[in-house]
Amino acid sequence: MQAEKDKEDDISVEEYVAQSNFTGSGSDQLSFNTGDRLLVHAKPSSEWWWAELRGVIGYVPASYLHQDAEEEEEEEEDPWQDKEYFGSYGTLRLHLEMLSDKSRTEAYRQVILSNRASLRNKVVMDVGCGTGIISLFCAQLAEPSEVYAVEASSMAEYTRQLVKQNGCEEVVTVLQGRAEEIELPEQVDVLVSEWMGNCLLFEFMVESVLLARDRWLKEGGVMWPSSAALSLVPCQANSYYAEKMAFWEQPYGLDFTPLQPLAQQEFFTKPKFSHLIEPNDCLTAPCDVLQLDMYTLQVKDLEEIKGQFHFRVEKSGVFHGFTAWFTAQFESLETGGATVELNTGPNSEPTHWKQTLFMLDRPVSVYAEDTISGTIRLHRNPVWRRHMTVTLHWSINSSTEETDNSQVGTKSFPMWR
Ligand code: GJV
Repeated sequence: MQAEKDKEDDISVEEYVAQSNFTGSGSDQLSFNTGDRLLVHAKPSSEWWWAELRGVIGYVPASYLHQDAEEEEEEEEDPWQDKEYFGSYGTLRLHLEMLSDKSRTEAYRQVILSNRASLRNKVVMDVGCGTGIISLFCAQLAEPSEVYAVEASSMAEYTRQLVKQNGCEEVVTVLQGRAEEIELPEQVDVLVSEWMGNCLLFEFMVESVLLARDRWLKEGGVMWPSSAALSLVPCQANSYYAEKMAFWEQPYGLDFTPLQPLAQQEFFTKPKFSHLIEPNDCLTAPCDVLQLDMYTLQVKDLEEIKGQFHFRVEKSGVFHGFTAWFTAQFESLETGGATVELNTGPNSEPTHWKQTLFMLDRPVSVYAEDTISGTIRLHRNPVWRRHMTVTLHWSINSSTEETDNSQVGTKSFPMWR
C-alpha cells in the first residue's frame, strides 16, 4: 500500500527514441525528428504521451517512439514487483501505520470477538498476517484449534517471536512464504485477511487471497471479509484545486496561466491517494459502484471490473471530481449475529487508507436536482500486476436548463502504471 503510494512523488522519467519524424499541431504537441531522444514524463493515454525534448514539453504520439533495446533489457522487472513489495513490508513503517489504524484493527478484533463461540475448534488461515495481530486476536479471544499465519516478508521471523512472547505458540503457527505457494497440513474453516488496498483493489493482494481460498478453504468455509464494495461520490475539492490549479492565476500579481496545462498534467493525471473528503464536500449521496463477493469472485474477473452510477445533486456547488473509498463486510457465524463492517468513507472515522480523489480536467458548476450518471471501469494493467487504470465516464444533466444541455466527459487515471 504505502510502498506503492510513495511512487506518487517519484518522477520516473523514461527515455525513448523517435522512430520517425513528427510535426505537432497546436501549441501542446511536440515536433521531433527520427533519432531524437525524448524524455517521457507521463502516459495519460495509450496514444498520447507527455514528453520533453530539449527542455520543451508537450504531447507526442506514443506509436512514434521506441525504447532502446538495451534499456528494455536493463529494465526487465518482476511484474509483481515482489522484491520491492515484500521488502517494504519487512520494515516496521507500514505495520505501524496499519496497527495504529484503530478502525481497521478494531474491526478485525470485533469480528473475532463477536464470533468467539463459533470459532471454537476451528482452523483459521490468516493470509498476509504481517505482525500477526489478527492471528493473535484469534488465539486470545477465541479458541480455534489452529491458526496458520502466513507472511511472505521477512517480518515473519519477528511475528514468530511475537507469537511466543504472547504465549500463543500452541495455537498459532507462523509460515513464511507466499500464500499462493505455501503448504498447509490441512484445509481451513476460516480464511481471514486484510488485503484491501487504495480504491479497494490497488496492489491486487486480493489475487493471493483468492488463490489461497481455492486451495485451502474447506467447502462451506468462511471468508473474512465476506464481501467488499467500492463507493463513489461526485465532490468539491476547493482547496486542492486552489493549491494546484487556481494558484497559477495570480501568483505575486503575475499571470502564470500558461502553466495550467502543465499543472493539470502533473497534478490531475493520476488520482490523489490520501485525500480526506469532508462530508460537506460530497455533492450527492454516495453510491456503491462495485461489489465483490469473496466466495464467488475469480482471479480472471479482476482483469476488468465495470460499474455504474447515477447521482442526484443535493446542493449547488462545484463539481471538481470523484472521490472513492471502500467498505468491507464480515458475515457473522453466530445465529442471528450482526455483520461487522469496516467503512473507510467520509462519514466514518478516517483510516490510513483515507480516500482517493479523481480530479476532472476542469470544474463544472452543478445545481441541486442535476443528475450525474455514468460508468466506472477498473482495468488491471496487463503487465504490472499490482497496478490498474480507473476510467470514469460521466454525463451531467441539468435540471434547470433546456434539454441538450447535458455535458459529458471521460477520463482515465493510471494507478500508477
Ligand atoms: N503471501 C503472503 N503474504 C503476503 C502476500 C502473499 N501473497 N501478499 C501480501 N502479503 N491490505 N493491501 C503480506 C505483506 O507482506 C504484508 O505484511 C501484508 O500481507 C499486507 C497487508 C496489508 N496490505 C493491504
